[in-house]
Amino acid sequence: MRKRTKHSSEQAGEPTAMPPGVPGNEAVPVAEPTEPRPPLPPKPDQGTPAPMSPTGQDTGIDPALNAQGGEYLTTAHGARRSETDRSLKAGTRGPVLLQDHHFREKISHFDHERIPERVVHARGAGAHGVFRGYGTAGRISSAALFGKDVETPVFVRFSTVLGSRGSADLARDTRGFATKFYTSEGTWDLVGNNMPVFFIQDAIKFPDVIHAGKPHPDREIPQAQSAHDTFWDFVSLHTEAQHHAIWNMSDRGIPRSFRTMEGFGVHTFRLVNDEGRSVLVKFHWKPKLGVHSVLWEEAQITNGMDPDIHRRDLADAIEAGAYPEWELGVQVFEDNEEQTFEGIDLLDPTKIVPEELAPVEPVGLMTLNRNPSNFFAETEQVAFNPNNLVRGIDVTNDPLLQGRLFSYLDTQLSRLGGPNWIQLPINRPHAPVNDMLRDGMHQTAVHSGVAPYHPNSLDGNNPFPAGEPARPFIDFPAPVAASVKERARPVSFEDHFSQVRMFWLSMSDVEKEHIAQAYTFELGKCFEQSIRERQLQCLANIDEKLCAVVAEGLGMPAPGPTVKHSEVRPSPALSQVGKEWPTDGRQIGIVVGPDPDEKDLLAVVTAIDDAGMVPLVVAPSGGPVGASGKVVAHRTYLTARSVEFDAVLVAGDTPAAPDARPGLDAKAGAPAPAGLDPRVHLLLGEVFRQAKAIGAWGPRSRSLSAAGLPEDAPGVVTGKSAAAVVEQVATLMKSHRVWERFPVSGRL
Ligand code: HDD
Repeated sequence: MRKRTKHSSEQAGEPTAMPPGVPGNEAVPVAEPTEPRPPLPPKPDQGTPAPMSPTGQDTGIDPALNAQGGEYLTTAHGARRSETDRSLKAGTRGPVLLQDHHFREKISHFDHERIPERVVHARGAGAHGVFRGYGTAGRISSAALFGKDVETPVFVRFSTVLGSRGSADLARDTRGFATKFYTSEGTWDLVGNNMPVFFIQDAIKFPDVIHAGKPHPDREIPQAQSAHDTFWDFVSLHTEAQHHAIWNMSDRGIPRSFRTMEGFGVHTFRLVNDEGRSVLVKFHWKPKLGVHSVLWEEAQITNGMDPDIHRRDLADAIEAGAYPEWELGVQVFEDNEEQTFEGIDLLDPTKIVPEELAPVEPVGLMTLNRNPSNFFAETEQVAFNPNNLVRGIDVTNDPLLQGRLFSYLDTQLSRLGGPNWIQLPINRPHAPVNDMLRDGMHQTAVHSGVAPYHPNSLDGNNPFPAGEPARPFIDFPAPVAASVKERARPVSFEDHFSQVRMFWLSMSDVEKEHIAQAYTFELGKCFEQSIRERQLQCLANIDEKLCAVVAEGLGMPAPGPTVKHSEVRPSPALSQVGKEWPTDGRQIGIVVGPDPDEKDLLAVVTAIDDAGMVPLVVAPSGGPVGASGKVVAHRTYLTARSVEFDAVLVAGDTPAAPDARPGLDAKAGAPAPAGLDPRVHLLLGEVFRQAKAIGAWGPRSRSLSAAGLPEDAPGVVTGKSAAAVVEQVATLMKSHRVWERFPVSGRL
């Protein structure tokens, strides 16, 4: 990340401090401009040519810009107003008059500014970008967007599932990963998650699982959490939910950033090529930055000190030009009668196909390169729908997917207030639209013609059904087995434990510890003993050692398994540990004392910047650091916290600053040693515990030993030369954490 973002130092509630005396930076009172100025320029997604008005007059104003045309303040119907700060009264001290239309319009519109939040996935963040096809999918799909170097604009919305719109980003939860491809052949929505399996197998159960996960209906708590009775009541009663639940309890439930999440289409889809031949596929998004998560301690601290972390991180990275990228890939399977692969039912959304059995074949690259200009108009009003398919991509009979094909169209009617939400700028297809849908609430199109029906003779039979040369969407003629009508599920959907055990056995020791801790925490928050007992039984059916460790944490007896463990082979691809990734955009805190060596500091800041990472200088107080003022503090001892750094460097001594108070370090459990600022003590203790790389240089750096950090511990780098220390720390960061530093009990 080369450029510091304009918002990056607001994170800890701190304005970017510029040195005093910089021309143009003097504090002058902000005066209200007195002359009108030209209208705001069109925003990128509003820049369509000015159309004629329905009356035939060329107003020169784009209706999309209608709210921001001309230089003067107007009412919603365009009458200029000279005053908007005082309501119309009968005398200076008299009552406000009902005839004050401007007042009533302004207040009434404000009263209706909010729309219902999404019933699930209410909290989210979005970004624009582009998808470039590699041309590798041509043999299996006729979709134009997969063509070599074909560029398709996209809009992506990431989200948590359970929390409300204002909830914290680092809830332990599944993340939504929904992508709208504005292809030349119509819009394709791939509405996926960051986990490849789902809680339920049949869409009719969706309201049940969501009612169980959302806050309790009596007190409406807890917000954005799964650590409560109703969630675990559901999960323990529905053993099909155990696979998704273990993903949530793993580090995948608390991602470091949207940029370090994988994405999955979850269901098996069908691709169809130009010869009409079909294959079954599972979609995967692979982040270029690798898969990376935070620790539960970090998540809890972050939800207090920076609840918008994921939203901010995505916007900052794009603003700084560090565009996040994901490769789209497919696992390809034969479209045979059984629709199974190596015994795995491809229609069961609680199952994965290990990548070792069916490798993910890359078909294109997505780059997110533009932040929305208006959150409400774009991120809030975007409406995804798994029905939005294009030629060459079709659905299967997965009963969860089939139900979704109803739900998404339906939900927008109440969320976006009628059937014309597709006309909102963010939802408009980029392909020409010529439908015969008419009228309805909030109709913005002015249709012409008299015959919106087919066939017709009055409008020349327009619009024409597309023949094969015009490449229409084809409903794949999938065979339908002769059967009976019944409310039943296939026998193959009944194995609820073997893949959960496979996931468990695929984890490294550290990841297993985290999972056991997560179950212990969540069940420890449940009040009903019977719910804990039932979930412990499920854990025993996954793995007896896991069950024993969680049971001990809860102070309960561990039951034995009631199912016979099937032989499963671990899938190393499921683990996040043991790989190396690019460090672009990672944040390094540089803790300095009141009098740092400026030359060294400047060189370190530049080296980190040049490596595409973000240096954040943490000083005793805000403003310029050192006499020359070339480096400015991004954080102070008061505003910095361990969770925002991927590694920390200590440049010299860090004695207690004048505003340090005893007690600030209470969380670290011990008073700070003399000569060390208690907040730096706390910071270093947390960073060490969180297994992040730590570096210090120079003969004067006594801070590490004062903080009680063993200099020979893994991932603690000291040395004479700052440059060498920075280089070693950067190398360590490729593995995301110093995994060896985590204590491992050896019991799992
Ligand atoms: Fe869903 C939103 C993903 C099952 C019903 N879902 C929604 C979003 C994502 C997913 C990412 C947010 C889209 C956005 O950002 O606007 N949902 C999934 C995945 C599922 C899944 C990966 C299973 C594999 N969903 C699912 C079922 C149903 C729904 C079975 C109903 C039968 N989902 C909805 C919804 C939402 C939604 C109520 C709320 C807001 C919206 O659709 O537009 O219709």
